[in-house]
Order: sequence, then C-alpha cells, then structure tokens
Amino acid sequence: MTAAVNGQSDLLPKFRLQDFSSGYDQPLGIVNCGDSRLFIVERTGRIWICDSAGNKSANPFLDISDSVLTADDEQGLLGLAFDPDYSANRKFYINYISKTGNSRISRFKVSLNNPDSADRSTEYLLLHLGQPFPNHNGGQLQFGPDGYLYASFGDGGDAADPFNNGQDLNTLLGKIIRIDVHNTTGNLRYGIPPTNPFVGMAGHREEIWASGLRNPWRFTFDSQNGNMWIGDVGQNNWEEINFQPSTSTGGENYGWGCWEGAHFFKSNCDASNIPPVFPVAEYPHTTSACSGSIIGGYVYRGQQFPRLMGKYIYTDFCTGVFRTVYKDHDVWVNRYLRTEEPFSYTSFGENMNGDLFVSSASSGEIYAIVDSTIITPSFTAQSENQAMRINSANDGRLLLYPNPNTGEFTVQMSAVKEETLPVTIVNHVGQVILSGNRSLHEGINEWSFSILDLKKGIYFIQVQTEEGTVAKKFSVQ
Ligand SMILES: [Ca+2]
Repeated sequence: MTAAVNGQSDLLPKFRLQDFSSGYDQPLGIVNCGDSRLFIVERTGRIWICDSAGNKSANPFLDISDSVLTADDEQGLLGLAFDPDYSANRKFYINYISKTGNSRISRFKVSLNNPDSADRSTEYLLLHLGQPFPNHNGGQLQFGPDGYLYASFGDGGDAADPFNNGQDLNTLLGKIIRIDVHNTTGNLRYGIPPTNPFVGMAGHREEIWASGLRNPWRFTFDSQNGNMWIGDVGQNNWEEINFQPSTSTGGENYGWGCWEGAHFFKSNCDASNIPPVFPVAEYPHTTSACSGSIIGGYVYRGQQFPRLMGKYIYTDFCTGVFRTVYKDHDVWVNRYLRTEEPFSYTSFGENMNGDLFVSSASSGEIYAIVDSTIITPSFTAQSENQAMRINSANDGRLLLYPNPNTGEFTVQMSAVKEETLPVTIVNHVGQVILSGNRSLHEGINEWSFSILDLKKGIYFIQVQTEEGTVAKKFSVQ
C-alpha cells in the first residue's frame, strides 16, 4: 500500500435519498428519544412513531391537532425534543402555534404503561410568546450538551423585520433562547441558567442565548463536540448557515435585520450595538417563485458512511438542493451534493445511531440519507456496541484484526477473482490517511499494515469493489 494524503474534496459521497417510511401529513420533524424508534412530527398536530425498519405506528403517539393553528404554512406543531432524562422522567417538550396564533412551548409526559402513547392530560405550559404575524415562528427545540433546552423563535414575521425584533434584546422574537426546564426562577415556569449572557442586565430578556435571527427554523448540535449549527432563512437574496463553537458563552448577534447573510440589508436597526457574526456559508436565491428557504441539518456522526463523517448536511425547501459545509484545512467550504426530487424538504433528524433522515412535506415521506458508494446500508438498530453498527452485511468479506490495536493490523478480504482494488484509510472526519491499490487473488487474501504513525482515534478502511465500497471501522489506541 502506498501512502498519499489527499484533501477531503476527493471524498464526497455519492449522495442520495432512500425511501424509509411513508404515509405522513406534512411531516416536519424526525426525533429519537434514545432508543430505536423515530418520532415523526406532523405540522397538523400529530406525532407518530416509526420503528427502526420504517414501519409507521397504527396510532399516533400524540394528537393535539384540535389545539394547533395551521392557517398559515409556517404555523402548526413545529418542534419536539425529549428530555435528556426521558427514560426516567418520561418528559418531552413541543413547540406549537396555538389557536390564538401565538407560540407555546409545553411539556408532556408519556403514559406510564404505554411507551408508544403520550398522556395528553399532562400538558404543562412552560412558555408563551405572542406572535405579531403568522410567519417566522422558528420552532426548533434541542437540548444542548449542557442539559439546557434551546428554542428558536423567528423575528415575528411580515417582511424586513418591521419592529426590528432581531436586534431588540428585550424580546424573545428573532432569538435562540436557553432555559432550564428542571428548575424555576422567580415566577417563571422554567429556570434562567445563571451563565446566560444577559443575566442581570436591565432591559434584556435573560432567556436570550443568541440574537439577530430572522427565522432560525432548524438548528442542531454536533453530537460529537457540541458545536451549534443554525440555518437561518433569508429575506430577498441570501440563505445562511451560522456556526457557533461549543466554547461559546452565548450573546452572539447574527446580524438580522441589519444584515442578510454577509450583505447589508437596512440601517438604523442595530439597537443592541453588538457587532454581527457573519455566516460561515451562504447561497443566493433562485429566480423561481419559491426562491429559497434553508432547511438546516446535522453534522453527520453515523457509522455507515465514512465520506459523510463530520460534514454538515443541509437542504432547501424550495429547490431540493442538498449541500454540505465543512472545514477543509481551516477553510470553510460549501459544496453541492445533489438535487433530489420531490423537494419541499422540511427537516432532518438523527436516529440513535446517528444515521440521518429527512422529511418531505409534499410526499409525506421520510428518507434515509445514504452514500451509495457503500453497499447495503442498514438503518436497523442492532446493538449498543458501535462496532456492530457498521455495514454488518460486509463483515464476511472484509475483516481486520486485532481491533482495537496499538501496533500492526492484519486485513483479510475474500475475492471471487483476480483483481486489483483501490484501498483507502480515512479518519473520523473523512480525510484520507493512506491510499493505494491492492492486488487480490481468488480466495482469501491477507495483508498487514502498520498504524504506528496514526494518532489515537477511529478510522475506516475502505475497499472499492465493483459492487460498491466495503468498509470496516477500526480503533487505534
Ligand atoms: Ca445573519
């Protein structure tokens, strides 16, 4: 095997969507609670369960459709998050637009005796926020690595942020907030984390974590390192992705409505006086009627597709264009992956293994995100043992031992004929560490390579065959 170091650009996946689960009414949320089930959120007010093979439950997990206003396309049941301690306290949280047109974040509990059914009578309103216009409601709920609940709210709606809510630190509109749902502060039904950036400052809402957002419909945390990624929907020209490192202490101003992306939008709106943080990636609108509406995604941390590893995957509701953002040698890149019909994608979600899924409002379907250079991916939860999760169908063809290891690895691979195949070793963020060709004879082939030069961590060995890539994860200790 000859050594070569390549950039990540050579390693883009053959991105595509694979049918996973169907029969939903405008699905816009895909969430797991720490087990093999996925919870599918419908805009119209129901949450369904689909099992790890994609089968939809016969009955909804929760139905609050008679309490949800859906008159405007951006209204409805918008977000779901399970408590980090869900298995013990049975609590989960939703964000929806009530019949009066305002935002509610409510807590519920799952039934004591039926893990597939929520107890609607347990609804407890945590937070209410008046909405001046029907659009730009945000709606995302995510627990951070710190155990606090983060929620997004848009600027209140209409166009061009007429009340300058994005920059007004005395309103929750146009913000991402951070609250403590396990404690209370004063008369609030939740706690204010003492480390929130505007605690104790007169004229500031202490819930605020970040400001200057127009409609941060979907934001997520990187499950490996806690970095936050925010897809903020633009106005006339630009869609944007904001990146907040896990070391942030909050208080960032992402610019709206003075700035749309990195482009000046309007003056006399910067009451907060906090210098703007510009997006790490943006893209312009198209000329079609639905010209652009970013759907923020996730940094891929699954086990099946090494080429997706560490890459932020996102799409656009209007165009169905999937792209990826990642850092290549300290430079942010924003690369086209693929345009996928039927469009109207609304949200991404992760299962317990970190596999990624995306929902489409127009088809009512949930799709699995796959790299088709890898054959026979499996989205069935198999085992808590990570090593069991990758590509079990290929296990018989490609073996690697001992694993984990500190010295020399032996690779064993079967071949049905004499052939020469490209072999690469990539690290956990998809960078090529070694690449070369391997000549195989018919039958069982065995060769060794030394990992003395490799840092500790997770790696993948990949062999490109006529049928697709076979891969094996290994660990250097
Ligand atoms: Ca911005």
